[in-house]
Parts: sequence; C-alpha cells; structure tokens
Amino acid sequence: MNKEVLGLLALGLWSLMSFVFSSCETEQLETKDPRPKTKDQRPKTNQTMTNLTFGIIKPDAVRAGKTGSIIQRILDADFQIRGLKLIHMTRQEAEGFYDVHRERPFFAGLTEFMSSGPCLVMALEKEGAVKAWRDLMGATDPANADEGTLRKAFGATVGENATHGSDSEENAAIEISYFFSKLELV
Ligand code: DAT
Ligand code: MG
Repeated sequence: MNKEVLGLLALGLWSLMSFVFSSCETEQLETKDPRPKTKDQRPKTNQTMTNLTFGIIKPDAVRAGKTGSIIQRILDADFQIRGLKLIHMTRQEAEGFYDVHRERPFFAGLTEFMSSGPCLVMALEKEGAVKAWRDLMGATDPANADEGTLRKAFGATVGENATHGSDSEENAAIEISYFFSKLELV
C-alpha cells in the first residue's frame, strides 16, 4: 500500500470519526435543552376541565354595548377568565355549534341571530362552573329569569337572551374546544 492510499484512508477515517462525534454532541445538546420542541412536549396544565364552563356574550348584548358590564359581573362573581375572544360566526359555524337543536322550530332563527354580528366566546373557571354560570345567567326566557341574573338584566326575548352557557361539564369541554385551541387557553 503506497503513501497516497494510506493518506486517503486516514482522511476518510478522520471524516467518519468527526461526523459520528459531532452528531453525538448535537444529540447531547438536544437532550440537555429543556425548552419544548413541539406543542405536545409542553407541560400539561394541572387544571382539569372539571371547573370550567363555556359562555357566550351573544350578538344582541355585544350590539347593545353590554360586553363590559357583563364581564364585570363575571369577575364580581369570582370567575377566572381562562379564554376570551371576539368572533363573528358564519351561519354554518352557528349551525354546527347548535347542532343538538337542529330539529327544533327555532333553529333557523337561532342560527341567523347567532351569526348576525360579533359575539364574545369565553372559557370560565370556578368551582362548580357549569351551574354557577347558569345561575348567573338565569332562565332561558328573560321573562322567567330571576332578579339579579344576566338574562333578566340584558336579555330581551327567549331568542335574544344575551348569554349562552353550557349545560354539563361534558358539553363545556366540547364547546370550549369548538372555539378555542389549546394555545388560546391559559
Ligand atoms: P339555554 O340557552 O338556556 O341552554 P336551550 O339550550 O334550551 O336554552 O336553547 C338554546 C337557545 O335557543 C336559547 O338560549 C335561545 C334559543 N331558544 C330556546 N328556546 C327557544 C324558543 N322557544 N324560541 C326561540 N328561541 C329559543
Ligand atoms: Mg342549552
């Protein structure tokens, strides 16, 4: 074997060794870096969905400029706001949200109303949030709602009743995920 061949072999071996060594280093750096690389690696929040409910400040209340007053009432009732955004639903999005009512006679009016303007969607946290939020809202028909409730104060008719609230923890989780991504919830 002449010097030239030996030299080439040595060079090849050196390149191979430095490649292997540098990929080990990268791997080490990667495993040492505590920052999450993907959203699935982010620490899971301790908060379960148990104390969460989903609420909407409906288009009638937003149009009437009642958003601030309703949010103040929510904070005064010791809810923590975990998610909040202003959206304007398309008719199709409103139909998807109220799918359980598809066969009801008021479905067309309800989905037309819910897509008629901006509304505020909210993820609300409190011990026993589903019931606490429904209690604060009052009965579906403002005419039957107790004094001091939001629907009594801000609702006009059974159709235009200012707020929405989930009716169970299971539906609260479904409704929150209909409108919010994980990143939008704190
Ligand atoms: P809630 O919103 O109190 O949970 P629901 O689930 O029975 O009441 O109905 C959903 C919405 O549909 C309600 O907020 C307003 C509308 N709605 C209900 N009953 C109605 C009716 N009889 N006429 C018109 N709209 C109605
Ligand atoms: Mg309902």
